[in-house]
Amino acid sequence: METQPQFRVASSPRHSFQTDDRRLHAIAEKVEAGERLSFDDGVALYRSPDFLAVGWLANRVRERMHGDITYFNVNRHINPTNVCVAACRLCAFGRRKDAPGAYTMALEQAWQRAAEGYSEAVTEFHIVGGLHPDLSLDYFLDLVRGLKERFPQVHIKAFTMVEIAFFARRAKLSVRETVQKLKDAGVDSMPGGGAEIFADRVRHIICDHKIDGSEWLDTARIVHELGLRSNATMLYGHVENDEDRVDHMVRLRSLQDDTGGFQTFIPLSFHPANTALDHLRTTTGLTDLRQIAVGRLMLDNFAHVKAYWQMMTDKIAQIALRFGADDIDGTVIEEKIYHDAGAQTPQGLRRSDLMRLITAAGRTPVERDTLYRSVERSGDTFTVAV
Ligand code: V47
Repeated sequence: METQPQFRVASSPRHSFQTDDRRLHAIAEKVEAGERLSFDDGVALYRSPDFLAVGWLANRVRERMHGDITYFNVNRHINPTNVCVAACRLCAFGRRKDAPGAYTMALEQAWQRAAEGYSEAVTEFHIVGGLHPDLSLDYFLDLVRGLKERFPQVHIKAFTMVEIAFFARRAKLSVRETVQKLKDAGVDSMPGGGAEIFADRVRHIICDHKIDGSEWLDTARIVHELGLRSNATMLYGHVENDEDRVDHMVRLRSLQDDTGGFQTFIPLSFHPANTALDHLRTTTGLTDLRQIAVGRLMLDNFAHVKAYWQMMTDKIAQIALRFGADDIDGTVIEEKIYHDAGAQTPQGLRRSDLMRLITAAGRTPVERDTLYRSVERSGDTFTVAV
Protein backbone atom coordinates (compact mmCIF):
# COMPACT_ATOMS: atom_id res chain seq x y z
CA MET A 1 0.00 0.00 0.00
CA GLU A 2 1.24 3.46 -0.89
CA THR A 3 2.28 5.47 2.13
CA GLN A 4 1.15 9.04 2.22
CA PRO A 5 3.46 11.83 3.28
CA GLN A 6 2.53 13.26 6.65
CA PHE A 7 1.06 16.71 6.56
CA ARG A 8 2.03 19.43 8.98
CA VAL A 9 0.75 22.90 9.67
CA ALA A 10 3.14 24.04 12.34
CA SER A 11 2.22 27.62 13.08
CA SER A 12 3.35 27.20 16.68
CA PRO A 13 4.86 24.30 18.64
CA ARG A 14 1.54 23.83 20.44
CA HIS A 15 -0.30 23.45 17.16
CA SER A 16 0.98 20.82 14.80
CA PHE A 17 -1.38 18.79 12.69
CA GLN A 18 -0.69 15.34 11.32
CA THR A 19 -2.88 12.97 9.39
CA ASP A 20 -2.61 10.17 6.90
CA ASP A 21 -5.94 11.15 5.34
CA ARG A 22 -4.91 13.08 2.24
CA ARG A 23 -8.36 14.56 1.80
CA LEU A 24 -7.89 16.45 5.08
CA HIS A 25 -4.68 18.15 3.94
CA ALA A 26 -6.40 20.74 1.76
CA ILE A 27 -9.06 21.25 4.42
CA ALA A 28 -6.40 21.88 7.05
CA GLU A 29 -4.77 24.48 4.78
CA LYS A 30 -8.10 26.28 4.48
CA VAL A 31 -8.71 26.11 8.23
CA GLU A 32 -5.28 27.60 8.89
CA ALA A 33 -5.92 30.37 6.38
CA GLY A 34 -9.38 31.05 7.81
CA GLU A 35 -10.98 30.17 4.46
CA ARG A 36 -14.52 28.91 4.06
CA LEU A 37 -14.99 25.15 3.62
CA SER A 38 -17.00 23.88 0.66
CA PHE A 39 -19.92 21.44 0.54
CA ASP A 40 -17.51 18.69 -0.54
CA ASP A 41 -15.17 19.51 2.33
CA GLY A 42 -18.09 19.01 4.71
CA VAL A 43 -18.83 15.58 3.26
CA ALA A 44 -15.12 14.69 3.46
CA LEU A 45 -15.04 15.62 7.14
CA TYR A 46 -17.92 13.21 7.83
CA ARG A 47 -16.21 10.43 5.85
CA SER A 48 -12.65 10.89 7.05
CA PRO A 49 -11.28 7.80 8.78
CA ASP A 50 -9.14 10.13 10.91
CA PHE A 51 -11.73 11.12 13.46
CA LEU A 52 -9.16 12.65 15.80
CA ALA A 53 -7.70 14.84 13.07
CA VAL A 54 -11.19 16.23 12.34
CA GLY A 55 -11.58 16.96 16.05
CA TRP A 56 -8.14 18.55 16.20
CA LEU A 57 -9.00 20.96 13.41
CA ALA A 58 -12.28 21.92 15.05
CA ASN A 59 -10.54 22.44 18.35
CA ARG A 60 -8.03 24.68 16.59
CA VAL A 61 -10.87 26.91 15.39
CA ARG A 62 -12.58 26.80 18.77
CA GLU A 63 -9.43 27.89 20.59
CA ARG A 64 -8.76 30.60 18.04
CA MET A 65 -12.23 32.00 18.71
CA HIS A 66 -12.63 31.44 22.45
CA GLY A 67 -9.37 30.20 23.93
CA ASP A 68 -10.24 28.01 26.91
CA ILE A 69 -13.51 29.77 27.71
CA THR A 70 -16.59 27.58 27.96
CA TYR A 71 -19.97 29.17 28.42
CA PHE A 72 -22.91 27.94 30.47
CA ASN A 73 -26.03 29.59 31.82
CA VAL A 74 -28.51 29.31 34.65
CA ASN A 75 -31.78 28.71 32.87
CA ARG A 76 -35.14 27.05 33.29
CA HIS A 77 -37.13 25.25 30.63
CA ILE A 78 -40.89 25.75 30.56
CA ASN A 79 -43.08 23.71 28.20
CA PRO A 80 -46.56 25.23 28.50
CA THR A 81 -48.29 22.45 26.55
CA ASN A 82 -47.46 19.12 24.93
CA VAL A 83 -50.63 19.13 22.85
CA CYS A 84 -49.57 19.18 19.22
CA VAL A 85 -51.30 18.79 15.89
CA ALA A 86 -48.11 17.97 14.02
CA ALA A 87 -47.66 14.31 15.06
CA CYS A 88 -44.01 14.26 13.96
CA ARG A 89 -42.52 10.79 13.75
CA LEU A 90 -39.36 12.07 15.42
CA CYS A 91 -41.12 13.27 18.54
CA ALA A 92 -42.06 11.54 21.81
CA PHE A 93 -43.25 14.73 23.51
CA GLY A 94 -46.32 15.82 21.51
CA ARG A 95 -49.79 14.41 22.23
CA ARG A 96 -53.20 14.70 20.63
CA LYS A 97 -55.56 16.87 22.71
CA ASP A 98 -57.49 13.98 24.20
CA ALA A 99 -54.61 11.48 24.46
CA PRO A 100 -53.39 10.18 27.83
CA GLY A 101 -50.66 12.41 29.26
CA ALA A 102 -51.75 15.50 27.28
CA TYR A 103 -51.43 18.69 29.35
CA THR A 104 -51.80 22.44 28.94
CA MET A 105 -50.79 24.79 31.73
CA ALA A 106 -53.15 27.51 32.87
CA LEU A 107 -51.27 30.81 32.80
CA GLU A 108 -51.06 30.97 36.62
CA GLN A 109 -49.61 27.48 36.61
CA ALA A 110 -46.94 28.40 34.05
CA TRP A 111 -45.95 31.52 36.02
CA GLN A 112 -45.79 29.46 39.20
CA ARG A 113 -43.70 26.79 37.43
CA ALA A 114 -41.24 29.49 36.39
CA ALA A 115 -40.50 30.23 40.04
CA GLU A 116 -39.98 26.59 41.04
CA GLY A 117 -36.68 24.75 41.11
CA TYR A 118 -33.29 25.73 42.32
CA SER A 119 -32.91 28.77 44.49
CA GLU A 120 -30.25 30.29 42.21
CA ALA A 121 -31.72 33.17 40.26
CA VAL A 122 -32.19 32.05 36.67
CA THR A 123 -31.15 34.42 33.91
CA GLU A 124 -33.19 32.76 31.14
CA PHE A 125 -36.55 31.10 30.58
CA HIS A 126 -36.40 28.72 27.60
CA ILE A 127 -40.01 28.25 26.46
CA VAL A 128 -41.16 25.84 23.76
CA GLY A 129 -44.23 23.68 23.34
CA GLY A 130 -46.54 21.81 21.01
CA LEU A 131 -48.71 23.28 18.26
CA HIS A 132 -51.97 23.45 20.20
CA PRO A 133 -55.03 23.66 17.93
CA ASP A 134 -57.07 25.83 20.35
CA LEU A 135 -54.64 28.13 22.15
CA SER A 136 -54.73 31.63 20.71
CA LEU A 137 -51.76 33.90 20.17
CA ASP A 138 -53.13 35.93 23.11
CA TYR A 139 -52.46 33.01 25.47
CA PHE A 140 -48.77 33.13 24.54
CA LEU A 141 -48.60 36.93 24.63
CA ASP A 142 -50.20 36.89 28.12
CA LEU A 143 -47.83 34.14 29.20
CA VAL A 144 -44.83 36.24 28.21
CA ARG A 145 -46.23 39.50 29.66
CA GLY A 146 -46.96 37.75 32.95
CA LEU A 147 -43.43 36.35 33.14
CA LYS A 148 -41.89 39.75 32.40
CA GLU A 149 -44.03 41.34 35.09
CA ARG A 150 -43.03 38.76 37.69
CA PHE A 151 -39.39 38.24 36.61
CA PRO A 152 -38.31 41.45 34.86
CA GLN A 153 -34.62 40.60 34.99
CA VAL A 154 -34.99 37.21 33.26
CA HIS A 155 -34.34 36.94 29.50
CA ILE A 156 -37.21 35.21 27.69
CA LYS A 157 -35.99 32.92 24.89
CA ALA A 158 -39.24 31.59 23.53
CA PHE A 159 -40.92 29.82 20.63
CA THR A 160 -39.32 28.05 17.69
CA MET A 161 -39.75 29.15 14.09
CA VAL A 162 -42.28 26.33 13.76
CA GLU A 163 -44.41 27.67 16.62
CA ILE A 164 -44.17 31.24 15.31
CA ALA A 165 -45.34 30.21 11.84
CA PHE A 166 -48.20 28.25 13.45
CA PHE A 167 -49.24 31.17 15.69
CA ALA A 168 -49.25 33.45 12.64
CA ARG A 169 -51.43 31.12 10.59
CA ARG A 170 -53.93 30.66 13.43
CA ALA A 171 -54.09 34.39 14.18
CA LYS A 172 -54.35 35.22 10.45
CA LEU A 173 -51.37 37.55 10.78
CA SER A 174 -48.15 37.70 8.83
CA VAL A 175 -45.05 36.17 10.42
CA ARG A 176 -43.60 39.69 10.71
CA GLU A 177 -46.67 40.96 12.60
CA THR A 178 -46.60 37.91 14.86
CA VAL A 179 -42.91 38.28 15.72
CA GLN A 180 -43.43 41.99 16.40
CA LYS A 181 -46.29 41.18 18.81
CA LEU A 182 -44.16 38.58 20.60
CA LYS A 183 -41.31 41.06 20.85
CA ASP A 184 -43.61 43.80 22.18
CA ALA A 185 -44.95 41.35 24.78
CA GLY A 186 -41.42 40.69 26.07
CA VAL A 187 -39.82 37.88 24.05
CA ASP A 188 -36.10 38.70 23.94
CA SER A 189 -34.80 36.01 21.58
CA MET A 190 -35.78 32.70 19.98
CA PRO A 191 -34.46 29.17 20.54
CA GLY A 192 -33.18 27.05 17.68
CA GLY A 193 -35.61 24.14 17.63
CA GLY A 194 -37.72 22.76 14.82
CA ALA A 195 -35.01 23.05 12.18
CA GLU A 196 -34.45 19.25 12.15
CA ILE A 197 -32.96 18.65 8.68
CA PHE A 198 -33.99 21.03 5.93
CA ALA A 199 -33.96 18.52 3.05
CA ASP A 200 -37.54 17.78 1.90
CA ARG A 201 -36.94 14.04 1.50
CA VAL A 202 -35.96 13.73 5.15
CA ARG A 203 -38.56 16.16 6.45
CA HIS A 204 -41.33 14.15 4.77
CA ILE A 205 -40.29 11.15 6.83
CA ILE A 206 -39.54 12.67 10.23
CA CYS A 207 -41.84 15.71 10.49
CA ASP A 208 -44.15 15.80 7.51
CA HIS A 209 -46.61 18.38 8.89
CA LYS A 210 -44.11 20.97 10.04
CA ILE A 211 -43.18 24.03 7.98
CA ASP A 212 -40.59 23.12 5.39
CA GLY A 213 -36.92 24.06 5.53
CA SER A 214 -37.32 27.20 3.42
CA GLU A 215 -40.14 28.47 5.66
CA TRP A 216 -38.03 27.81 8.76
CA LEU A 217 -35.22 29.89 7.25
CA ASP A 218 -37.60 32.64 6.04
CA THR A 219 -39.08 32.90 9.55
CA ALA A 220 -35.60 33.12 11.09
CA ARG A 221 -34.72 35.87 8.59
CA ILE A 222 -37.74 37.90 9.74
CA VAL A 223 -36.86 37.32 13.41
CA HIS A 224 -33.36 38.66 12.74
CA GLU A 225 -34.66 41.58 10.67
CA LEU A 226 -36.80 42.60 13.64
CA GLY A 227 -33.71 42.74 15.81
CA LEU A 228 -34.01 39.48 17.73
CA ARG A 229 -31.22 36.91 17.93
CA SER A 230 -31.94 33.19 17.59
CA ASN A 231 -30.20 29.84 17.66
CA ALA A 232 -30.20 27.06 15.09
CA THR A 233 -30.41 23.34 15.72
CA MET A 234 -29.87 20.31 13.51
CA LEU A 235 -31.38 16.94 14.37
CA TYR A 236 -29.12 14.09 13.20
CA GLY A 237 -28.87 10.34 13.61
CA HIS A 238 -32.14 9.23 11.96
CA VAL A 239 -32.74 8.85 8.20
CA GLU A 240 -30.53 11.68 6.93
CA ASN A 241 -27.22 11.19 5.14
CA ASP A 242 -23.95 13.15 5.11
CA GLU A 243 -25.08 15.33 2.21
CA ASP A 244 -28.33 16.25 4.01
CA ARG A 245 -26.38 17.37 7.06
CA VAL A 246 -23.93 19.42 5.03
CA ASP A 247 -26.81 20.96 3.05
CA HIS A 248 -28.48 21.93 6.34
CA MET A 249 -25.35 23.69 7.61
CA VAL A 250 -24.62 25.40 4.30
CA ARG A 251 -28.16 26.83 4.24
CA LEU A 252 -27.76 28.11 7.81
CA ARG A 253 -24.38 29.61 6.94
CA SER A 254 -25.82 31.37 3.96
CA LEU A 255 -28.65 32.97 5.99
CA GLN A 256 -26.13 33.96 8.64
CA ASP A 257 -24.08 35.74 5.95
CA ASP A 258 -27.16 37.86 5.24
CA THR A 259 -28.44 38.57 8.77
CA GLY A 260 -25.76 37.76 11.36
CA GLY A 261 -28.68 36.98 13.69
CA PHE A 262 -27.76 33.46 14.76
CA GLN A 263 -25.84 33.08 17.98
CA THR A 264 -25.31 29.38 18.45
CA PHE A 265 -25.40 26.16 16.45
CA ILE A 266 -26.75 23.21 18.43
CA PRO A 267 -26.53 19.72 16.90
CA LEU A 268 -29.12 17.44 18.52
CA SER A 269 -28.80 13.67 18.32
CA PHE A 270 -32.01 11.76 17.65
CA HIS A 271 -33.42 9.81 20.63
CA PRO A 272 -35.70 7.12 19.16
CA ALA A 273 -37.44 5.71 22.28
CA ASN A 274 -41.23 6.23 22.34
CA THR A 275 -41.25 7.74 18.84
CA ALA A 276 -42.65 6.29 15.60
CA LEU A 277 -39.00 5.76 14.59
CA ASP A 278 -38.11 3.61 17.59
CA HIS A 279 -36.62 0.91 15.34
CA LEU A 280 -33.66 3.25 14.71
CA ARG A 281 -30.53 3.05 16.86
CA THR A 282 -29.19 5.82 19.02
CA THR A 283 -26.06 7.63 17.89
CA THR A 284 -22.68 6.72 19.35
CA GLY A 285 -20.43 9.08 21.25
CA LEU A 286 -18.09 9.22 18.26
CA THR A 287 -20.88 10.33 15.94
CA ASP A 288 -21.87 13.04 18.42
CA LEU A 289 -18.30 14.31 18.73
CA ARG A 290 -17.73 14.30 14.98
CA GLN A 291 -20.96 16.24 14.48
CA ILE A 292 -19.81 18.93 16.90
CA ALA A 293 -16.50 19.12 15.06
CA VAL A 294 -17.98 19.31 11.56
CA GLY A 295 -20.44 21.96 12.77
CA ARG A 296 -17.59 24.09 14.15
CA LEU A 297 -15.62 23.78 10.93
CA MET A 298 -18.47 24.43 8.48
CA LEU A 299 -20.23 27.23 10.35
CA ASP A 300 -17.41 29.75 10.24
CA ASN A 301 -19.82 32.64 10.77
CA PHE A 302 -21.46 31.25 13.93
CA ALA A 303 -19.85 32.53 17.11
CA HIS A 304 -20.83 29.51 19.23
CA VAL A 305 -21.32 25.75 19.01
CA LYS A 306 -23.21 24.15 21.85
CA ALA A 307 -22.74 20.63 23.22
CA TYR A 308 -26.14 20.36 24.90
CA TRP A 309 -25.31 18.17 27.90
CA GLN A 310 -28.89 16.95 28.31
CA MET A 311 -28.79 15.47 24.84
CA MET A 312 -25.23 14.13 24.65
CA THR A 313 -24.71 13.33 28.36
CA ASP A 314 -22.43 15.33 30.61
CA LYS A 315 -19.52 12.98 29.91
CA ILE A 316 -19.57 13.30 26.11
CA ALA A 317 -20.26 17.04 26.46
CA GLN A 318 -16.99 17.36 28.38
CA ILE A 319 -15.05 15.73 25.54
CA ALA A 320 -16.94 17.89 23.02
CA LEU A 321 -15.20 20.89 24.59
CA ARG A 322 -12.06 19.54 22.83
CA PHE A 323 -13.92 18.91 19.53
CA GLY A 324 -15.19 22.39 18.75
CA ALA A 325 -17.85 23.20 21.35
CA ASP A 326 -17.57 26.30 23.54
CA ASP A 327 -20.92 26.04 25.36
CA ILE A 328 -22.70 23.28 27.28
CA ASP A 329 -26.09 24.99 27.82
CA GLY A 330 -27.49 25.45 31.30
CA THR A 331 -29.06 24.19 34.48
CA VAL A 332 -32.37 23.47 32.61
CA ILE A 333 -34.06 22.24 35.86
CA GLU A 334 -36.87 20.37 34.13
CA GLU A 335 -36.49 18.73 30.70
CA LYS A 336 -39.35 16.98 28.92
CA ILE A 337 -38.61 16.61 25.19
CA TYR A 338 -35.57 14.34 25.57
CA HIS A 339 -36.81 12.54 28.66
CA ASP A 340 -40.05 11.56 26.92
CA ALA A 341 -37.74 10.08 24.25
CA GLY A 342 -35.79 8.00 26.74
CA ALA A 343 -32.92 10.30 27.80
CA GLN A 344 -31.15 8.98 30.91
CA THR A 345 -29.51 12.30 31.82
CA PRO A 346 -30.64 14.13 34.99
CA GLN A 347 -33.51 16.62 34.69
CA GLY A 348 -31.20 19.45 35.62
CA LEU A 349 -27.76 20.30 36.96
CA ARG A 350 -26.70 22.92 39.44
CA ARG A 351 -24.51 25.84 38.53
CA SER A 352 -21.67 24.31 40.55
CA ASP A 353 -22.03 20.97 38.68
CA LEU A 354 -21.70 22.71 35.32
CA MET A 355 -18.64 24.60 36.50
CA ARG A 356 -17.08 21.38 37.76
CA LEU A 357 -17.69 19.60 34.43
CA ILE A 358 -16.06 22.42 32.51
CA THR A 359 -13.12 22.82 34.87
CA ALA A 360 -12.45 19.08 34.92
CA ALA A 361 -12.29 19.19 31.10
CA GLY A 362 -9.44 21.70 31.41
CA ARG A 363 -11.53 24.66 30.28
CA THR A 364 -12.47 27.93 31.96
CA PRO A 365 -16.15 28.24 32.89
CA VAL A 366 -17.87 31.56 32.20
CA GLU A 367 -21.48 32.06 33.22
CA ARG A 368 -23.21 33.92 30.40
CA ASP A 369 -26.64 35.39 29.89
CA THR A 370 -28.55 34.42 26.74
CA LEU A 371 -26.72 37.08 24.71
CA TYR A 372 -23.30 35.82 25.88
CA ARG A 373 -22.60 38.69 28.25
CA SER A 374 -20.84 37.52 31.38
CA VAL A 375 -22.88 37.23 34.56
CA GLU A 376 -21.57 38.18 38.00
CA ARG A 377 -23.32 36.72 41.04
CA SER A 378 -23.60 37.97 44.56
CA GLY A 379 -25.84 35.93 46.84
CA ASP A 380 -29.23 35.51 45.17
CA THR A 381 -28.79 38.30 42.66
CA PHE A 382 -26.79 38.72 39.47
CA THR A 383 -25.56 41.51 37.26
CA VAL A 384 -24.73 41.31 33.58
CA ALA A 385 -21.58 42.91 32.18
CA VAL A 386 -22.51 45.22 29.31
O1 V47 B 1 -36.90 20.96 17.81
C1 V47 B 1 -37.60 16.42 19.42
C2 V47 B 1 -35.60 17.91 19.02
C3 V47 B 1 -35.74 20.04 19.70
C4 V47 B 1 -36.61 14.55 19.68
O2 V47 B 1 -31.96 27.09 21.30
C5 V47 B 1 -35.68 15.54 19.51
O3 V47 B 1 -30.72 27.09 23.07
C6 V47 B 1 -34.01 14.04 19.73
O4 V47 B 1 -34.42 22.91 20.13
N1 V47 B 1 -34.87 13.02 19.88
C7 V47 B 1 -36.05 20.88 20.91
N2 V47 B 1 -34.39 15.31 19.53
C8 V47 B 1 -34.81 21.20 21.71
C9 V47 B 1 -34.13 22.45 21.21
C10 V47 B 1 -33.11 23.13 22.04
C11 V47 B 1 -32.55 22.47 23.11
C12 V47 B 1 -31.60 23.15 23.88
C13 V47 B 1 -31.25 24.45 23.62
C14 V47 B 1 -31.84 25.09 22.55
C15 V47 B 1 -31.49 26.52 22.28
C16 V47 B 1 -32.77 24.44 21.74
O5 V47 B 1 -35.51 18.73 20.12
C17 V47 B 1 -36.79 19.88 18.66
C18 V47 B 1 -36.29 18.68 17.93
O6 V47 B 1 -35.33 19.02 16.99
N3 V47 B 1 -36.32 16.66 19.33
N4 V47 B 1 -37.81 15.10 19.64
C19 V47 B 1 -36.16 13.22 19.86
N5 V47 B 1 -37.01 12.20 19.98
